[in-house]
Amino acid sequence: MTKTLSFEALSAESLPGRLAGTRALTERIGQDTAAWKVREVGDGNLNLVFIVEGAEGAAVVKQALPYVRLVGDSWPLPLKRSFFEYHALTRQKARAGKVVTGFPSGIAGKQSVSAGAIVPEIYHFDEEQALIVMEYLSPHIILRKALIDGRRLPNIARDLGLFMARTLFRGSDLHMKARDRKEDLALFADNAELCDITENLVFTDPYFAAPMNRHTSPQLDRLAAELRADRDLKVEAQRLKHLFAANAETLLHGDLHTGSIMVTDTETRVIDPEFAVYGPIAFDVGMALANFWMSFFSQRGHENAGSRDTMRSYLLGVVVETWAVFRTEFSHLWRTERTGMLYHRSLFEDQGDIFGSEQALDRFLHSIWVDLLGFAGVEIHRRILGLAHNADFETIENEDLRAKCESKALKFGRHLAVNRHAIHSLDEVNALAELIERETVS
Ligand code: SR1
Ligand code: MG
Repeated sequence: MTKTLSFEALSAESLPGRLAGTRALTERIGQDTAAWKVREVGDGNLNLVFIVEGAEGAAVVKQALPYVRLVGDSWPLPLKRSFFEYHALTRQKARAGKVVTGFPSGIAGKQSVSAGAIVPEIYHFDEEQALIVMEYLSPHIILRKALIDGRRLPNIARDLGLFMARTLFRGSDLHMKARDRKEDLALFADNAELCDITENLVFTDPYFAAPMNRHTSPQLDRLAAELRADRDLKVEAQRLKHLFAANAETLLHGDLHTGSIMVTDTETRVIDPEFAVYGPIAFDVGMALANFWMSFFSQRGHENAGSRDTMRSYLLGVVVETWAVFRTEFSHLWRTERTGMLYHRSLFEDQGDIFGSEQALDRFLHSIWVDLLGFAGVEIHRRILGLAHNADFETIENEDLRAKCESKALKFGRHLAVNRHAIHSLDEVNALAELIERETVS
């Protein structure tokens, strides 16, 4: 019997020797490890990511570290997050990859059956070494980078709207057998440390002077202090935190920002679900839309090579289309795949009461709408006032210009979080975004 090593972090140098016997890898890239070229490319906050190229192909090896890479070993983090990432990927593959029959017209009548974002293919998982060997996505790039570069991807709204509707609907009690969902809920409940990061970093730390927070200073000092003294905002952030923690509605991706999406002009892939946990449907949707709005507010800082007016309109269009596709697909799934214990057909369709199930669907979607606005608001705040910032703003070198972009986003985020119950449409939200964006900030 071969004895497995206890956990040891890989390096570009040690990887060929360590993974030479991993058939799932050698089958794809070739057995001759001398020919392997290994690069560590991880630019996220937590893990090691290697691209391994061999004579016959390439693959990605992602390995968790026993601490938060962004901070260092003073912040330990369990390796088991890799286990949750692996299990989330397998569920997302099954849920997002399955195309709805009788696809609703109106989303994109001419689309191919494979429309919708999918996850990378998994070749191998080693729990003890906390590593996942997976498909090397090429020529895909991180969506956030594409948006910073001013690239307009034609399919992301449709693909992301479909991905979210399918994974979030099919992971809930609207679709799953009650026992299966409860067992899965228990499995992912152990992803508590990653969940704790989200609970603190998104909902609490931005609203007080938490030790690891940072912001563009001194330019944003006053606004940061105002937001931290804003009672309505703090109460709303805590209501949202309560919702996130208590409403275990579906299996979330848990970190669905534009850095977790890889794109080409025609393809969209969703990666990195290590924050997967059961939570409210609106959380993933709100986080995704927040990142498009942040990209919108950051564009002014990237105008050195010319105006980004068209890019700004594109981004607001992406928000509208993503939500429209999500709603349409979610509604279609509600009508065709509502096989779980919630809103059971015996109460509605089986009695010929179509209107009852449509009424319930309207209310369900309305509550996602109200909550997604709140989650989007706090996500915007935490990326500007908290520990984990995003490149959309961080790559604006001129700090005065960066702070102007950030302060507009912060005001917009505050409006979403506090007034979410009184906001009726995305047209209204986007009009406000445009108004704030055009304001002159002293
Ligand atoms: C300490 S981890 C900080 C952030 O990085 C991840 O991508 C998540 O967004 C997390 O909140
Ligand atoms: Mg990540």
